[in-house]
Amino acid sequence: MDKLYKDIELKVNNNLRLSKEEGLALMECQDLLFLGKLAREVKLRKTGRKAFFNVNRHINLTNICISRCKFCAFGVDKNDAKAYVMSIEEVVNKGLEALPQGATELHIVSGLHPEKSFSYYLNVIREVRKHIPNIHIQAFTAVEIDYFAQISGLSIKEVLQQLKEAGLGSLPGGGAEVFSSRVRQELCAKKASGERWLEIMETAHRMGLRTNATMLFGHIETIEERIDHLIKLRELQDKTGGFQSFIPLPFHPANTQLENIKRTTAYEELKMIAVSRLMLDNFDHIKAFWIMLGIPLAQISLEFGVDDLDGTVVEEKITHAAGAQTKEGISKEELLELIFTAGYIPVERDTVYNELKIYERNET
Ligand code: V47
Repeated sequence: MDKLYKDIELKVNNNLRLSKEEGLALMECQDLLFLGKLAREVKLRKTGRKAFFNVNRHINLTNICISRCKFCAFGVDKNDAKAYVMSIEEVVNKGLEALPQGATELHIVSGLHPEKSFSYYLNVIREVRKHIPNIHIQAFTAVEIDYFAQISGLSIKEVLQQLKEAGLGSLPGGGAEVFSSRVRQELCAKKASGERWLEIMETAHRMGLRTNATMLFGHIETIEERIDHLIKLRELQDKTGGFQSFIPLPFHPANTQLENIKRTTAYEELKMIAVSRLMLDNFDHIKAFWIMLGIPLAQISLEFGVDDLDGTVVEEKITHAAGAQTKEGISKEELLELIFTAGYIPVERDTVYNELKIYERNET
């Protein structure tokens, strides 16, 4: 093995931070099992044989969106035949439907609607909180928070404060895409910049709101732009410690304006997952969003640094609009089976990683 990779292995074994150059070298490494082994060692050091999941439900309030990012097949114009906006009552009903399954979290994100005012979003949170007092509401990406500030004339802090008072528990990690301004200019020029996304997350963290982080990879970005993205997240995490998990999202091209781009291979996806685990030394959790990875690869990703398989989801529109072949939801029993079969211990968590139940085989 090259001396470079031996040195990286030594650094990882000694808990030392990897540089940008080392990150780039890892992305060039063709020995996937070497990357997996290193990443798994880090995972084992952080969370042992535990593999986390939660029981949740995704709700997308509207698909009408003024941003119309080139990588997105979900957003439509308001006159489109597929356009929809949910009433607050519908949102509450969807939330209530999730309770018999034992849901502990609602994950609410949406398009940037041209006409809805900030009070609609605030009322969604208020009413969900009123009717389902014990559920954790993880809602609105930093891009949506930026948009709410624009349409309301409030500052980011004021928007977050009002949402928090209404019952918001944490922010999901979407909208990060790749922070590179070159990429954003080309794919999503109308929405919050990478710097703005990071600034909003920093504000949220300082207000005591935990958040996740994502990276959408496998479109027009370079390998260097991916590593720069990870390093920016790592730097903010050094400052605030407010990120809980990182979720690498492989781009699904179908029905998007980038349909000519080939879908990433399983090899590339596992490599990105392992390198994320190795570069993000200050993140506790790397999450595999099984909806995007597919269930078989999500299970195997547990050997490549992942310690969280996300949730039961129930209904998923964003990736399915872009051709995802996975089903929209998965049962808790299926998640348990995937984790047990891979030799890990399933731990049902709440949104902020309190352990709710540690499972043993033959017990649900
Ligand atoms: O922000 C959009 C991405 C994200 C496509 O925080 C696409 O726990 C692939 O962020 N192909 C939304 N991806 C999903 C998301 C998420 C999912 C699960 C858990 C969490 C969490 C966050 O999906 C968007 C965008 O980056 N996306 N279009 C596409 N065609």
